[in-house]
Amino acid sequence: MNSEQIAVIALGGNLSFDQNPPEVTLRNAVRELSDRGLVIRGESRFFTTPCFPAGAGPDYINAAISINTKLSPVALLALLHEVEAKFGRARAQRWGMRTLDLDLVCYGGEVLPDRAGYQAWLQLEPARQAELAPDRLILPHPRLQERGFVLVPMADVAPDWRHPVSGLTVREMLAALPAEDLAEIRPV
Ligand code: A4P
Ligand code: MG
Repeated sequence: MNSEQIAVIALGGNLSFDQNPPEVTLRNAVRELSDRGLVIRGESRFFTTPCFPAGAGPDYINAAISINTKLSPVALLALLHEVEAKFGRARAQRWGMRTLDLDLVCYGGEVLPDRAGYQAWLQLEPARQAELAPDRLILPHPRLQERGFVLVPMADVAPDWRHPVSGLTVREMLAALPAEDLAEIRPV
């Protein structure tokens, strides 16, 4: 793919790395992504968010950036994994605590691996979601619409992005979440 695409990357972390708190790690990661050639179009505010699942660890810092890239979605995800590794990410446990998580939330209007493959992840029961990690890139990120910690930062950088399967914008997905969940997401 060589035409430029707008993509959104969600950043999160709830463990210190190299004596730096997650907020510093997230800022360093944005700089690293820029140094590696991504054009940063927008950067959200940084938010403190309660850990999901509740009680599974310290609060997170979450943020989002919109970027331009000529990288394919798969090459972009590989770059995100390299940057996670540089900032101390170890994959011990699904949904476990982490120094840095970089998720590719969306890549234009791409649906990957295809509509049927995307739907299979979308419809996975909650108990299985916690156990199973996809072995290939799923786009848009299948849990996006359920997560205030992704949607609130994303609304800062891409409020009008429209989900290619549900047809809902980021604003509309946010409006569907319980107000009491959103009230716990606070700008740093
Ligand atoms: N993968 C497939 N599609 C994607 C995609 N669109 N973006 C693959 C990123 N990765 C994708 O991811 C598991 C596998 O999914 C990888 O092999 C990747 O290639 P991971 O990053 O290794 O594991 P993970 O982070 O535990 O999974 P995931 O799906 O990123 O977790 P979530 O859903 O992001 O949950 N609470 C708060 N408050 N804030 C958070 O940011 N994050 C999580 C992680 C849990 N609780 C949280 C937060
Ligand atoms: Mg991840």
